[in-house]
Amino acid sequence: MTRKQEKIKKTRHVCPRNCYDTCSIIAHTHDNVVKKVEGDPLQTYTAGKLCTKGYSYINRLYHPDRLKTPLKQTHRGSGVFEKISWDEAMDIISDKILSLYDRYKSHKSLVLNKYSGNFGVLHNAAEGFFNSLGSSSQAIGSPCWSAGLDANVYDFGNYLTSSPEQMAKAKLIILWGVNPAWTAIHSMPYIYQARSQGAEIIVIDPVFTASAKKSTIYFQVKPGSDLYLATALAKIIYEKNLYNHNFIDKHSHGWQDYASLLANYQLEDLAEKCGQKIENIEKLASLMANSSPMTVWTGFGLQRHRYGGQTIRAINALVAMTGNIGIAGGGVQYAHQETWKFNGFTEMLGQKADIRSISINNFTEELNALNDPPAHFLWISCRNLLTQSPARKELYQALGKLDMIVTVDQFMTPTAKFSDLILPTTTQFEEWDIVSSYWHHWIAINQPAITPYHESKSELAIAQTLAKALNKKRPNTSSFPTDLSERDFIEKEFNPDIYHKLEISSWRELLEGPRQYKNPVAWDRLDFDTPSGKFEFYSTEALKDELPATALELNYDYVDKNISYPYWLITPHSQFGLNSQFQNLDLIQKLNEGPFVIIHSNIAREKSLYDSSLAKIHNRLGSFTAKTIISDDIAPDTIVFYQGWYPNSDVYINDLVPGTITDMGKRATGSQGMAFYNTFVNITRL
Ligand SMILES: Nc1nc2c(c(=O)[nH]1)N[C@H]1C(S)=C(S)[C@@H](COP(=O)(O)OP(=O)(O)OC[C@H]3O[C@@H](n4cnc5c(=O)[nH]c(N)nc54)[C@H](O)[C@@H]3O)O[C@H]1N2
Ligand SMILES: Nc1nc2c(c(=O)[nH]1)N[C@H]1C(S)=C(S)[C@@H](COP(=O)(O)OP(=O)(O)OC[C@H]3O[C@@H](n4cnc5c(=O)[nH]c(N)nc54)[C@H](O)[C@@H]3O)O[C@H]1N2
Ligand code: SF4
Ligand SMILES: [Mo]
Repeated sequence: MTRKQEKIKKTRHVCPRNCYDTCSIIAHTHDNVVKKVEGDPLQTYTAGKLCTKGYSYINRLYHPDRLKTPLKQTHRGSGVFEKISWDEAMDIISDKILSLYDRYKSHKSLVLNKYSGNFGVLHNAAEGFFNSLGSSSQAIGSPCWSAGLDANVYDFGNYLTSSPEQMAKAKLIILWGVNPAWTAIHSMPYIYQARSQGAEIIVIDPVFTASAKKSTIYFQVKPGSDLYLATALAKIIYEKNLYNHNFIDKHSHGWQDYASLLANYQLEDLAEKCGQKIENIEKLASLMANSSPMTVWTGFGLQRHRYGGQTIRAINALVAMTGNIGIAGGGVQYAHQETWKFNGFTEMLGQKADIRSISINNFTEELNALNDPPAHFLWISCRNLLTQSPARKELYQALGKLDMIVTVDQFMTPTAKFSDLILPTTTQFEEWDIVSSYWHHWIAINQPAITPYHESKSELAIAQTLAKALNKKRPNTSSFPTDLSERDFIEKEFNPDIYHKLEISSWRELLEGPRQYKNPVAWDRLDFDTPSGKFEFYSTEALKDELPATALELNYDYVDKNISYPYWLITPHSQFGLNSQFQNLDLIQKLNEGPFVIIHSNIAREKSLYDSSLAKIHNRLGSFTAKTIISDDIAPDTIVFYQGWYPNSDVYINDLVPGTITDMGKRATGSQGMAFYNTFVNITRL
């Protein structure tokens, strides 16, 4: 062993991005510099591997564009920033908070917008700081998965997943509106394993995706039409008596109500609406009814439509009626939060805070409507609002009215650039944390490998620094604990239930490797969390929320699709970005070309467009110019643009996305979801 190798320190980390895989990482550090990152082999779901983005972490950590000090913009929109000290930054912010309090006698003119830049438990310090003030306004909900969560709540009473490794045991896997070959790459080996044992792998997607290329059968659907396909499948399975009588009789509620409605639909009509041949739907129905165990992975892409929740319910019904719930290798896989049940200490859940909540998805409108007191101050954390949020131009206008915007980030994003103050924050290589996945069942610890980069501080340290600055000016303004270390916070987040499920007695044992909950099969006891204790084809809870009781109500039209804007614009997640992250790295930009629009050849013919034509894509909200790629891999009348941030261009896809709200989402997340893919455009050759 050389001297240098002797001095290499190995530390445990977790990729805290909003990604299915939540990989465990081992960093190799020498002289306070991270030299190498690799996947942790003890986390057997990812099996010691990362994705391209994960392997680019050193590039991200030491990227010259990383924010190093607090910055103050001379005036908003100028793009001219001056370096300031933390003391100065805290002074400006605390003065503003106190003067607003004096004016309104509450902190409700302060608004927090935080989402998914980092899902670590200690990152809840942002919410914790706001809660510690006793009153505030906060954006709640999620742009990500809300409609699908509620669908699972109505049907099962909760959302659970089997451990994804279980998919290897399936005889049939349906990837429905999900593209794991890009968005959950570590699930692919389990899918390949099932395929090599003879399982059919079916992909249902308007795009012939990288996952579809690995499938055995591909169904190209029209965007937003899956509800018709699921209904057609249910009708066939019911009418041909292919359903599982045992599951339906013993473990389900409302089957008769549900099944009797199927007579209202004509197969020809349903087939036409989803663009499939009846014989193909019949083959699929027969496969579903005769291949047990069957796993259906309902993706987040599937529910980014106006009736996304209802669509997921219709698919859940298929998995239930074929008796695939609660069995190894079977079931519906959507998402879970069973491993997220920490104490909420960092979030200050024990604090009885008076929170005025507004929807994260209807943010612009609800921010504008705030009154008594109106919004004056916005704190943005883990969020790149000005690339990721819909109706971006209206959002700009709303933000422009605020007195002060503070953004906590690691890079000068478009959101940071619009802020008055920017606070630099640490990455997972510079801080302690605990991170769980919404997909697999592992929990892992993150320990610091190096000291914070330049003057950056962790989310937790920022909350503590600001709480101290405020309390110094006016005692007891914030109750956020300022004397506890990051490790104290971790200690206070754990509880006996988590220890029991992880089979450990202290969180420190996670320093020896990540641990997994021992509950591989969801709903294996077939006791559901619904009011009836059964799987509910008919949900009175849905009725209470003014939704149809069953998944069978299909008289939907897409009013935005009209002669002026006849093409669907779908904007799924890109291979080499993670929402707006990584796309600013030179290393990733070499792989992530763009921006470009992929258009179906029928549109190309109609509009005289060729490969690499320059085209204007437009709708009532705005327009942008991009190069075209012509492809028959996507459904007719459809345009695909991979969402994210293209730093070297002025194309912001959410300029054109109206921000239509989904049918469901409020139950699980507090606000309805976001139908990003319910967007219609026209295209003109330039
Ligand atoms: N058109 C369209 N728009 C979409 C979508 C779509 O499909 N189509 N998808 C939507 C979905 S599913 C999601 S989840 C949202 C995601 O939108 P966001 O939640 O905004 O997610 P990100 O772009 O991943 O990250 C936001 C910021 O967090 C910063 N960040 C990273 N780590 C940290 C940290 O430790 N602390 C702090 N303070 N900041 C950090 C990153 O640098 C980045 O600027 O986008 C949505 N927007
Ligand atoms: N590489 C990478 N990984 C990521 C992310 C990323 O940005 N990049 N983002 C992370 C986040 S925040 C999320 S939410 C997940 C998202 O990951 P996924 O759950 O895979 O979701 P999407 O990429 O939004 O869409 C998946 C597929 O749905 C298809 N789709 C769109 N509309 C329809 C429809 O009407 N019917 C059907 N059947 N399919 C449809 C799209 O064409 C796409 O192929 O991935 C996470 N992982
Ligand atoms: S982005 Fe996802 S797959 Fe890549 S390293 Fe992070 S958690 Fe793993
Ligand atoms: Mo997401």
